[in-house]
Amino acid sequence: MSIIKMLDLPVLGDSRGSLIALEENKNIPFSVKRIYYIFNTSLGVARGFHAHRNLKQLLICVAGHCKVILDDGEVREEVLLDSPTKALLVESMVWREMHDFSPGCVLLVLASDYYDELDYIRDYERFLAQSKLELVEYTEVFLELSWRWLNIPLIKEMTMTPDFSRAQQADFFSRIGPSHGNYVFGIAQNKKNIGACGVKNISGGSGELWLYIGEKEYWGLGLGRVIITKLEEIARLAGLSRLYLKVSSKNESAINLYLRAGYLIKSEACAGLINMEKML
Ligand code: T46
Repeated sequence: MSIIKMLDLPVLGDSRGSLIALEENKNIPFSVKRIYYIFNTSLGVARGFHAHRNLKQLLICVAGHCKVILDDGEVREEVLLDSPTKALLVESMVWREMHDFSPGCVLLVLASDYYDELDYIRDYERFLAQSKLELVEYTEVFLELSWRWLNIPLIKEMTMTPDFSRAQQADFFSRIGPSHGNYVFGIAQNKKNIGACGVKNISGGSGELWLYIGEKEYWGLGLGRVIITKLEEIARLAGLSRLYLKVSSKNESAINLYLRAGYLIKSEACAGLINMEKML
């Protein structure tokens, strides 16, 4: 399936010339929080070379022309933007590059959110790793793997997992699902099972977020942010308005991850735990 999504913008023309109106949630398929334009680009310069975690954008070449390459980690495609009547919709988690700007090219961009450098993924290898991450059904395969993962001393300490038995694991497995007030998923990266995550203790519009990556070689690739974004989407769809979590005060990288993802510290460390929350 092509990742190039072009929108034809209706032209309101008369004998005096042409006019195009852009209206959010009408011919623009999202709410527009920011508009910027790229112009005076030096000859031979290419721009972009990043993806956005959440941002959606619409690119319109209102003067001149340029080429845009889009890449979703599976497919890489190129499109020529050469008309003010055509808009290119660029979804989140799509790598983009802009090349071959003509002299006088003006590239207008409508964006679904304010500028936030933390939303950018500027490293292609990290983008690829993140684009191949999926939340999958938590099967017995994950139950077995989590026995190993959660008994690795460092992971056990960081996730504050108490000693547990096979019987307790089986009990946990029998109580998975919204009817038990939780969502539980396996985490797979490029089809390899690497961790588990979910939202538990769902009640009164709130739920407790949890996640861990059990395969250490997958740490440091920015996968935590992607997992959080996916869980937040699931929580929103389930009608939750607040997610909260507990994190070990020793787990600095997890605390920073949650801060970057917009979670606020609700109470400072007490018994080695920090409570954080985010309104969705
Ligand atoms: C995108 C493509 C199509 C801001 O301060 N505010 C802004 O709203 C923007 C867009 C950028 N900046 C700063 C950040 C950099 O210091 O302006 C500088 C240039 O931005 P950047 O290098 O990201 O520009 P491009 O042309 O590579 O990418 C831009 C957008 O940033 C990006 O979201 O999708 O255009």
